[in-house]
Parts: sequence; C-alpha cells; structure tokens
Amino acid sequence: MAEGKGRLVVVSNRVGPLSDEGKAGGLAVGLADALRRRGGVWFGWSGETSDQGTFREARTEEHGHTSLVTIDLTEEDVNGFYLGYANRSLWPLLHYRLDIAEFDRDSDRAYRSVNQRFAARLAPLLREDDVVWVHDYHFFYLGSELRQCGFKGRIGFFLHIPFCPPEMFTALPASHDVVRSMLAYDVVGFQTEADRRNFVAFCVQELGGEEIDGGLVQVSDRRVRVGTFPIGIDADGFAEFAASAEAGEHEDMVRDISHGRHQIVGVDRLDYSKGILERFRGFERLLEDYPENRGNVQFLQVAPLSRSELEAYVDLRADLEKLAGNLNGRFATLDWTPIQIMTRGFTRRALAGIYRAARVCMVTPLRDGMNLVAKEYVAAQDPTDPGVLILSRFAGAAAELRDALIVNPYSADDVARALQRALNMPQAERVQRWQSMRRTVFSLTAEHWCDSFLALLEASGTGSASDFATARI
Ligand code: ADQ
Repeated sequence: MAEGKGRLVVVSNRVGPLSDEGKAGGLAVGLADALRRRGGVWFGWSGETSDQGTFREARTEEHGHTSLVTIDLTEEDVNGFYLGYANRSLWPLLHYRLDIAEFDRDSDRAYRSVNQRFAARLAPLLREDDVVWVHDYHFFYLGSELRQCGFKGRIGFFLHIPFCPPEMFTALPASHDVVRSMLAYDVVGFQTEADRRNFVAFCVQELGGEEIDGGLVQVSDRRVRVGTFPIGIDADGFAEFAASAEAGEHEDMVRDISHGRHQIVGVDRLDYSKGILERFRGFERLLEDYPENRGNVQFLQVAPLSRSELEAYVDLRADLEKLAGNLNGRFATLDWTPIQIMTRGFTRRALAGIYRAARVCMVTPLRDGMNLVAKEYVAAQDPTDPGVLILSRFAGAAAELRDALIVNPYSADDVARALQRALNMPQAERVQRWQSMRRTVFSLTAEHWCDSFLALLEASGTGSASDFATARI
C-alpha cells in the first residue's frame, strides 16, 4: 500500500473485474489499477438477488491489497431501484429523453432506501483516513447517507453519463433532493465542461447557490469542488489486444466476409441513447444519394443486448431489426447484404480485430457521457493505414477527438455526407487525423482520469465534510 495515503474505497453498482483479461471496460481498468497501487476496497452489488437482499452477509474476495466486497439486492430492490428509478427515470432524463422518462414514488422510495442501506453496510468497513469514490447515477444519495452514518473522511463522486440542463432536470420530482445530496461530496466530477456547467447552473438557478473561482460551487454553507474529468481507456493495453493473434483472426474473418468491400462498423450496447436507428437511416441515405456505394460497402453493427427487461429496449431491438430488414430488402443483391446486426458479445481482443478491419467506425450517439468505443477504435488502428472515425457532436468524446468527422446524428444527410467523405478519404489525410487523435487517446488515459480525480479529492481536504449538516433528505 502507498505510504501516507489512506485506502481507496470505490463504490459502483457492479464491481470488478480487477485484471483486464479481455473483458473489463475502461472504468474497470482505471479503477483496478488505482486499487492495485494503493490498496483498498471495491464495494457494490453482487448482481444476485436473495430474500434477505442487502441484509444478507457480504461476500468478500481478497486480491492482494484489494478486497472486492459485494452485497445482494432483493427482487423488489432490483425492480424499484435499478430497473425503475435508475433506468426508467434517471437514465433517460440525464440523456435528454424527457419524453420517455417515467417517474413514480415507489421507485423513488426504493432508490433512496437502497442508497441508505448500501451506506449502512459500507460505513462499518471504513477507516478514518479512507478516501471514498462513488460512481454514477445509481448512487446520488450515497455520500449524504455515509455522512449520516458519521463518516468524516473524503468522499468524491463521478457521473459517467451526461448531466442535462436544469430546465430539464427539474422534471424529476426529487431533483432538488438529488442535487442537494450531491453537495455532501467533497468533489463532484463530470465527463465534459457542458455537463459541469449544467450542474452548476442547477445549483445557481434552483438552489440559490453561486459559482466561485470556476472550480467551486457554494450553496448555503456548503462548498464543493466541481470538475471535469474526461474518462479514457488503457490505450497501450488496447493496442496490445489489437496486435494479438485473436484480434488477427477476427480482422481476417471480417475482411473475408467483406470480399474487398469497404467495411463500416458500429459497436454499442443496444440502447436508445446510442442513435443506432438514426445511424441506419444515415447509411440508407448514403446508398440513396451516392449509388456508387451500392455493392461496395458493408455495414456491421455489433450491439449486445442490455436491460432487455425494459420495454423501451425490447421495442428498440424490434425497430432496428425491422429497419435493417427493410434496408436489406430494398438494396441487397444475390451476392451482397448491405447491413448486418449481431447482438452477441465479443472478447476485447476480438473487438480490437473487428475495429482494425473497419475502414470507418460510426459512433453516433444522440447523447453520451463520453463513449469509449471511439477511443478504442483509435487505439486499435494500423498506423500506416488507419480508418476514419465518424463521431457524434453529442458524445462527450467529441470535445477531445476534434479530428474525427463530427456529425449531427439526427441528420441522415449529414451522416451520409460524412460516410461518403470517410470512404473516399486519401490515406495521407487518414493518417494525419488519426495521429492527432492517437496523441489524445494515449495521453488522456484511464489512469490519467483516475489519478487526476483522486489528486483533486485528496487536495480538497476533509474540513468541509464535518460541516455537512443537512439531515437525511
Ligand atoms: P456505456 O454506455 O456502456 O458506458 P461506452 O463508453 O461506449 O458506453 O462503453 C462500452 C464498452 O463496452 C466499451 O468498452 C466496448 O468495447 C464494450 N462493448 C461494446 N460492445 C461490446 C461487445 N459486443 N462485446 C464486448 N464488449 C463490448 C457509460 C457511459 C459512457 C462512458 C462510459 C465510461 O454511457 O458515455 O464513456 O460509461 O465512463
């Protein structure tokens, strides 16, 4: 364990894995690395349900200086807290989808209760000098609940998804409670400056607070650091995956099935925020407006199923399959199928190979906190013959990857134009754009994200924590 520093205690809905054996995402990689370096605890949901739920004995796995500690939820908790409040209310709302967000008091109650019980289970495991880092929209209330339990050390919070403008966030019946409770953290971090601004605007407009010195927000007697920390990937690790034998096999397979045609790829969890339907319409527009591409390009969409218990996700899958079916019916020939969707998962090495075989990668979410696929695509490319990244202006990654072709994902015309440009881009321009994006991806890594957040959290001191006097909201 690093000297002079307390343990790092990470809290997130799902826990681990600690080593990147090919399955971990950017979040896991960055955190696992920090936990390995300084020792600590990773606390979260086991992914299991049981009758006792959060009251059942915690499961602990020891890995060197790091413990993975997980607790169960009940079936009712999963429905109210996870599927209900987190994924039917907060996820759509924070992704600017007020039209499909659902609000009901039972799931609000379940969410608060799970946050409170998680805090009550975590508090006895904490030491005075521990640094607690809470992740994402599942645990907005966890910090204030830990304060209620008497923990006086530093607590930080990072939101992986966007924070919508206050005019929209106020539609959440508990919006004031949520933001007030976030002020119990010592540092609140966002992916982009736009998200940070929206949060500060809520504090100012709705809670009568003020922004001080750019990096601090004050509401009543509570002063909190609010910062921007764009998440990155383990770029060296991903480039190694791209050079592996498994990646090579997948690259060859994709090249074989494309028969020398240009390959376009999309890789996203099947989620309405990812703009997959709109992307398909953009591809259709390419075939309509630039007919020379018919028979000469192929689009592979990899979209592993997620949250399939929710109706919006079931509907999306049906809509996508219908649109792809219509498009194929309209344009396919005996020896060419324009679009293919796969809902299976791949290992990260296999994914790296798929990225490498693709001349174009389309990352066109309607709204996204960051989007790690964009960064993985860049890291996986062949330096002498890289592909082109088409990136939505509404992905957090667009603030950093300015040399991608930036598009408005709602405009099929804009997407089709960018596709046409990408498919015809000279090698020298591809190399020059890629080199510039590569510099960003390899310097603003997962490790950098983690270290810069923790540096600010450590520097923020514990003084402000003790005066957090608000009663449980
Ligand atoms: P997600 O919404 O899950 O993350 P993203 O950042 O793109 O989105 O990460 C997805 C990860 O899943 C990538 O690492 C990707 O490689 C992997 N993946 C996708 N399809 C796969 C498949 N078929 N097989 C295997 N792996 C697959 C949330 C926010 C994002 C934010 C991240 C991290 O919504 O905006 O970037 O957290 O903060």
